[in-house]
Amino acid sequence: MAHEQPHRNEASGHANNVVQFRDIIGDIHFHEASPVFRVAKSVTELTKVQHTPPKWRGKLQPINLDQRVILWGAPGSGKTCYLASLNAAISLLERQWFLTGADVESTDFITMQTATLIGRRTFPEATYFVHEFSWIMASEIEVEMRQHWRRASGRIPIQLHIEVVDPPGGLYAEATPPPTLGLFVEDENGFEGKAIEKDRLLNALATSDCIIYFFDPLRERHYGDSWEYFQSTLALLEHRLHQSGRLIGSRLPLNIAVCITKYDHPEILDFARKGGHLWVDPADSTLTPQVSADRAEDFFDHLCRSSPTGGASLVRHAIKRYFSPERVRYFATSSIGFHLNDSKRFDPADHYNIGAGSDGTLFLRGNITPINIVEPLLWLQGAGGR
Ligand SMILES: Nc1nc2c(ncn2[C@@H]2O[C@H](COP(=O)(O)OP(=O)(O)OP(=O)(O)O)[C@@H](O)[C@H]2O)c(=O)[nH]1
Ligand SMILES: [Mg+2]
Repeated sequence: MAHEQPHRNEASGHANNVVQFRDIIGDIHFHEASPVFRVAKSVTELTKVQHTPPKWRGKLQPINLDQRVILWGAPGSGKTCYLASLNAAISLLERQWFLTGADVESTDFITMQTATLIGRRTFPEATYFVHEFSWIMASEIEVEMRQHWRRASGRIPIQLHIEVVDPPGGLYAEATPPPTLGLFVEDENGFEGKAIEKDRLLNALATSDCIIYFFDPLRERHYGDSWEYFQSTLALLEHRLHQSGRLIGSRLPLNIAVCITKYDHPEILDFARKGGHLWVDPADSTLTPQVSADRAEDFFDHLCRSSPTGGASLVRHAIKRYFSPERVRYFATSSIGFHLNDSKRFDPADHYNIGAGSDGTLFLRGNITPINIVEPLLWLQGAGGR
């Protein structure tokens, strides 16, 4: 998996009292007197993290960070597949991270979904209720400390505690859902059940730090309805945050990772290729085409402009209107990656990783090679002004 080149943080100006952490999350520099870490790396970065700084004297303290993330996207946009591929994505990173559940349900989810996607090579079922998971991503980072003339290095544990909310995409569309749709409860309480879930969704949104927004370009090209699944909930969220006095000016106090999903699909890959959005990392032996971090926003804009209904352009404007620029980052993602040939290379003539059985059931042709799945989570950890 390719990563952008790290760039040095300007905080290195604090030459005398700087602690540096080197590793996959990049170089972290902070002034010992400051409670704020500054981490400088482009994609997989923590840019600003509240943390009690380790002391020079005595033992270095482990780093514990937490975040609450909500997944936002239309039905079938890839939210649950994203979570199902997280374990595999983490295992493909150069640096060793471990993913474990913080409770029984979350542990079961990882086990079951990994078995579904990798063992049985099938996809998760559609989501019918608001699900909440709690996971811990753990690793160690290399630390080098400098203070005046003294230097020392060592490894300290880092733990990211991630709470994730995965709702059914259908909930995002309706402000007051008509009872006839009965998406969640099939019996005579259908309407009530749906309203309860919608309320849970809004509560979850209002208590989250971060959003991962799933823009499904395939769905947009065929149905053109991304705006429908964005605007009404956005208006309700703005209203709630306004009432609780949490708006910052007219903007929402949340960080948002905009994920363009399913770019592995031939139709979307072709669009990306023709638009000049693709590149191949020469260090990647599989020669997999990717949309680099600095092209992802252009790719998103281009897809929005080509939306048949124009609705996606409204989504694009709303993101710019409701979120401060430093709180937004774009990623082209694929939970399943590409089918590789026998030489473990991308084959331009045969790369789609999904096949269909005689009854039309979709299945995965081979192992999954998730692309840009962990990166949004790591970026969100430190993005914007938390
Ligand atoms: N090509 C491709 N298809 C994907 C990818 N991720 C998901 N899909 C397809 O999209 C379907 C829906 O994915 P889900 O993750 O269940 O979608 P969801 O957003 O959770 O949908 P709801 O639970 O209904 O809100 C899957 O069954 C796959 O067929 C991907 O990375 N690439
Ligand atoms: Mg789902």
